[in-house]
Amino acid sequence: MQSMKWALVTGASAGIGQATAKLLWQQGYSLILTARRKERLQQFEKALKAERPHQEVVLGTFDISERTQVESFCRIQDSVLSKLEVLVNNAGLARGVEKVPEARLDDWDQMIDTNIKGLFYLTRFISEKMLKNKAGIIVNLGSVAGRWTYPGGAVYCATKHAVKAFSEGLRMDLLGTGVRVVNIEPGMVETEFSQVRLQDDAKGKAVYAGMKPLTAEDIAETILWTIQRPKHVNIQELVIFPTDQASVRDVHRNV
Ligand code: 8X3
Repeated sequence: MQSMKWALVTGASAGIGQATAKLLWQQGYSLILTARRKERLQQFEKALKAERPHQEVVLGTFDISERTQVESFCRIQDSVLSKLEVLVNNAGLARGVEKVPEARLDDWDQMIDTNIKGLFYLTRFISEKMLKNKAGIIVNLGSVAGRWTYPGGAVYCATKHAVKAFSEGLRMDLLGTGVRVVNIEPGMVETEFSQVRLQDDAKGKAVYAGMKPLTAEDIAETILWTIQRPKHVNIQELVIFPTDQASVRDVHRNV
């Protein structure tokens, strides 16, 4: 029997994470899916299994920003993580658009803990395993906010700048091991992102009014493309804007 190829996707219960997991599944990957929302992950698992019953799914319902939870997940799942070929570090969020003097510190903590610390913690453990195997690919979900900054986005942008710097440093630390590191940097993608950021469904939807944003599937296809390049090819960074967006501050709207 052919051995399973394994991929891990964080934040797999919705949006880009779920779309990416779906595509990887269709490509024959068995999946380790992590998120905080157990029920949504279980529903997703059911749908995947109905489509391709011979592939395996392992669920990890934990909070990636909690170091002890990441450590215990990695300890418990040690044997399957040792076989991992693909890590998609998708879990992340934005909270708030207030300017620095008015911002809520809880929002900052949540972004810093998830987008930076969570991604770093998990990558620490998985990269060690990939290093031993001398193979693997780590795809980080950065953002155009990791290159450019906009008002009301100082901390979110800072977290994504951190992902960019971490991706660069990780690539240097893994040089010569065959492990690839990719930083995907999307602009406006319509998912739950803005609803979560603004804590309001209508305001979240209004962010994309009159323009055509990217979809989770657009980004998932791009991630898959980077993974499927030959092993000697590392797409280090990829900036993807919708056609209706020229920069983080220039959006064309038909209104
Ligand atoms: C999401 C893109 O422009 O809303 O990372 O910051 S943006």
